[in-house]
Amino acid sequence: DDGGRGKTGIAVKAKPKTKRPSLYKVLMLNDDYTPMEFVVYVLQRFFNMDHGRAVDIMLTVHNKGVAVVGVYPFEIAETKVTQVMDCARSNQHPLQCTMEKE
Ligand code: NFA
Repeated sequence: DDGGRGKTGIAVKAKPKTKRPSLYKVLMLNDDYTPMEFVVYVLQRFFNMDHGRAVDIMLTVHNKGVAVVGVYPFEIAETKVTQVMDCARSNQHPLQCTMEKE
């Protein structure tokens, strides 16, 4: 062991390579049947948006077809998608939510 001096003989501090977790975008997709107020409710409940922001994002999905509703590490993004899909299914709405690597 060279004690962190390498081949130069100069002492250098070891720099632990920390990996930041990859982030995933959670996307919400438009459809013709899910009521606007249900989408607003979902955005407030699962994505911690206030009512004004939830209306704004809902209208973006409605007008553009899709919008990013949050960015999270994999496990959290996966949980959000499951929560939204379960809630939509329970209420018999076709609302779709997916995730993709940022
Ligand atoms: N397009 C739906 C409607 O007109 C509303 C909606 C918005 C659905 C965003 C899904 C996502 N009732």
